[in-house]
Amino acid sequence: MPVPCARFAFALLFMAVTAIQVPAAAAPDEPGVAVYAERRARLMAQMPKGAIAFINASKPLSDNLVYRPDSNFWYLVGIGEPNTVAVLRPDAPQGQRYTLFNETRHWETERWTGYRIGQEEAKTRFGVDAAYPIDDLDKQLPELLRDASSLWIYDGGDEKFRDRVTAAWKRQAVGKGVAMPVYELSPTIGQLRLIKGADEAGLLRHAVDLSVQAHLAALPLAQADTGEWALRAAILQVCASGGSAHMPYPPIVGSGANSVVPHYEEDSKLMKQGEMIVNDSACEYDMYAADVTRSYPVGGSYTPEQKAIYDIVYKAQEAGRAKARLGAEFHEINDATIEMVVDGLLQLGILKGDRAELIAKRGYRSFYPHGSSHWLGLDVHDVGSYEFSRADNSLPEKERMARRQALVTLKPGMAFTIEPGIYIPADSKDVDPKWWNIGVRIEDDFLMTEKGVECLSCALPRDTASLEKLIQAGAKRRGK
Ligand SMILES: [Mn+2]
Repeated sequence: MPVPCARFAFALLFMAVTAIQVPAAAAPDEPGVAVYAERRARLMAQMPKGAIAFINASKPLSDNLVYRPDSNFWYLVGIGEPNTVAVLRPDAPQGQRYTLFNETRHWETERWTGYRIGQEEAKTRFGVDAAYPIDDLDKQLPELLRDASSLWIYDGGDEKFRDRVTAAWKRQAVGKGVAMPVYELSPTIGQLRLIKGADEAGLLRHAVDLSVQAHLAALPLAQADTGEWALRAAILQVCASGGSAHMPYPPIVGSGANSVVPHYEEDSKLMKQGEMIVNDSACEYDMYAADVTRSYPVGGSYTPEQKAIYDIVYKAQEAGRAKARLGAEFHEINDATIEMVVDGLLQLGILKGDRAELIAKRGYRSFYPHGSSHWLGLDVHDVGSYEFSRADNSLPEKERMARRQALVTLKPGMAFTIEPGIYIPADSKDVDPKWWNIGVRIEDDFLMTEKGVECLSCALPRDTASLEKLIQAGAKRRGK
């Protein structure tokens, strides 16, 4: 059972009356310019003497997509416009360290692209020391780079930008006779982003609260002969009306055979009575992503088999949560969920063989193919920390990154998911067909605080009895 808290009790009381709604929490304030200034100061404090940093916004998108600022750019700059470049020079005198290149104000363009802040507002509203039109950047590069001794770049996914700046850098280097190093800035930004400040925790909390409401709106719709899209629509409606400008990821509403596909995003099948649904859906709020999953049967009555699998996943999540303590290593959470899944599946006869060997050789992967946890923040799979000294450089890049992330010890301000799952595809060899097409994932969002771990999403019921009640109430309302 989730730890009872006032919010949870109140939610239940309220749901008894309205069946689906939890009162909306007041939206937190947006972080002020001082918050972004402080982040830039922390970044500059980590750069060596003589460094210059270029941080590029992500490219504009095609017409029919909503622009979402690049997360690293947003974290440091807090301006959500494309064609913007921030330049940081830690050693420049106070008042000359932060230069911005951005689009100019020009109505004939703005009437198509939307309003722009221009150079004046960049200075008066966003704390920029000097602002120039983006078209001036190339012209100013030689002057900007002249006295720098190392170049740091975050290209926002635009390699051409990186090439332009490094080409100018190399031209500067000619004849200098010293090493002119170029560094990637994203690992340093990633380390900063791993620890959430109070402002970020507030926004994350609000994104999670909205997501809880979205799930409560979707649950009563888990009825036979209803489309997966009905649940998707309920989720989107709650997120959008709560102020989400974008979704952190497309809602995943998979029923029956789709419940065993962890990243099923079509949401296009008609649901049949008794099928399992894995609903992995969440809202973004002011750029911060939640990530919440609940699994329940169409019609609201778990079969004994579905309940047996659910109970294992539930216990696995609890075991993972028990490991989420200050100072613990991140991978301990995943390890605990694996042990619980293996034990449970051995007991049901779905896995066969030696426990230790199944764990060591990852013999559970056909039923539990993903890890239990990832960081959460501006990105749903947020950037993590990199404890370079403990990583084995002979490993392939992907594996190395995963290990670095796993070696992190848990500190206040870290936000992450715990989401074990079991998925039994049809035709699973040597598995009784009664288990086929049962997919279960339970995913909640957690924040480490000075006092320990806090579950942000546990106001949303996780126990089978409460989930059944919410779905059955939906059936009654439809007169079934
Ligand atoms: Mn997740």
